[in-house]
Amino acid sequence: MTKLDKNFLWGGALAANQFEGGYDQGGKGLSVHDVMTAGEHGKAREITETIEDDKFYPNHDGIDFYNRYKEDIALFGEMGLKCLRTSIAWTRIFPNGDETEPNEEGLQFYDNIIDELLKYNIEPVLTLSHFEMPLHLAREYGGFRNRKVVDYFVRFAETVFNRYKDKVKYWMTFNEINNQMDTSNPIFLWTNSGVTLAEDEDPEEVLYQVAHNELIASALAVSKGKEINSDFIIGNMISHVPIYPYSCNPNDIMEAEIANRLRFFFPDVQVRGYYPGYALKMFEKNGYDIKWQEGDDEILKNGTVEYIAFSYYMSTVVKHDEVTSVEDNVVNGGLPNSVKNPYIKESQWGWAIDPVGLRYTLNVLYNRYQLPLFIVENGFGTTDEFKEDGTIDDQERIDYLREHIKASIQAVDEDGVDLMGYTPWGIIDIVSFTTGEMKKRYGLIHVDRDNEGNGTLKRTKKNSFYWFNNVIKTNGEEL
Ligand code: BGP
Repeated sequence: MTKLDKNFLWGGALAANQFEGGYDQGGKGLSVHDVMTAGEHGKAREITETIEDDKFYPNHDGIDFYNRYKEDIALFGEMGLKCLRTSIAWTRIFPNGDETEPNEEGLQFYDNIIDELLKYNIEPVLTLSHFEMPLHLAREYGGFRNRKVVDYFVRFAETVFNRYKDKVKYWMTFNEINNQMDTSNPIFLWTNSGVTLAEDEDPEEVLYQVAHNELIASALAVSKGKEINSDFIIGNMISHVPIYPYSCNPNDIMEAEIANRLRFFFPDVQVRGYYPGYALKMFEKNGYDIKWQEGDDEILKNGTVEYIAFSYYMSTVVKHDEVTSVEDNVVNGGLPNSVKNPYIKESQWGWAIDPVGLRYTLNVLYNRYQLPLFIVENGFGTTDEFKEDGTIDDQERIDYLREHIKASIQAVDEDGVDLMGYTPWGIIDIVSFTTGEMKKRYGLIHVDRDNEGNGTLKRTKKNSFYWFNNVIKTNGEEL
């Protein structure tokens, strides 16, 4: 008997800035991503002031989807995808962000993409903002520090909602809106919000002001979207890295409970429509003056989300009396007291491989919010080698995906979780977000491009391509 609904959304996930390329084509403006260089293996990328000739900006070309979308979407169709989660580059629609009229060429580009997807019966699932905003809004306005940027975001959202209202049903507002609270890696705050921190300022107060503005932007987008088409299904999107207590020592348990608030703060507001008590208490105790405008309570209340989309790659552990190094923090989401989990193996990039953690996450999120869930990112970043016969045997990736899909089916079948779909991250090889590398590959389709930007860009199906095709065909019965 099939355990998953027949309309289960099997798909793939991508983000405009990591794969489209064409960074200056079709009237596109510069985005915050366009000034980010490649990092070294596992290290953060540099944010430059302007584009410098002697530096490499991997996402400028991405995998050149901008010019090859027909070929790529045909491959997605062949793989059997039922949906594709991708994002709209804000700078294709409003190149500087503060124009009053949109760029028709940019709107037309996404019309072409959506039409091509629909041709193969692939449902588009669109993220309004996946780690990007117009560079002009970041430099001139200070990004989401500035309330005016909320208005510009809402204008962008309304424009695309209106344009694609008859073709697109599933939307989400901000990608991994909670990741920016991790100050161990400045690229999260920069790409999520267009914000950089000055050395002499208290980061936390700024972070919560930026968060408030973005929560308002997200809620306004939800309300506008529902006005434009009441059939839209609009969700939020969070990164969920569950934080386990190191032991049954009550201090470890409490440490994990408090640390997890960083994970839940955004969805608590986006689902319930008001701030949780722990956040308000913290503002009060720290004397934070978070600026609210009249009507903000109503905006939050009226703009709650209808489903929760989330990424899941790994879990982490905290120990109450531990202080860890900055390097460990980058992998563990900036937690100052995170430790390695002795029961779990890690990927080459130090990401803990924990499929049970996905079942646990599905339960935790469902029990807390009682809303449909959508796994919109999960995957295994690794290097791939061609065999002599020209094929790529990516068994490790298949194993990773299989175990995580199994855990998801258990959550549905045994725990009663309402799960809408599963879209593996980077369904085709793309630029890694944290490192800018090409060799950290997630794809089920290989792209011939290396870390320096060399290669023919030729696409090759990996073994996982055929495996996933069968998973979709059998609706998860054959793994
Ligand atoms: C998430 C992002 C993606 C992404 C993925 C994998 O945080 O939403 O954009 O790329 O992680 O991360 P990376 O590419 O750094 O391995």
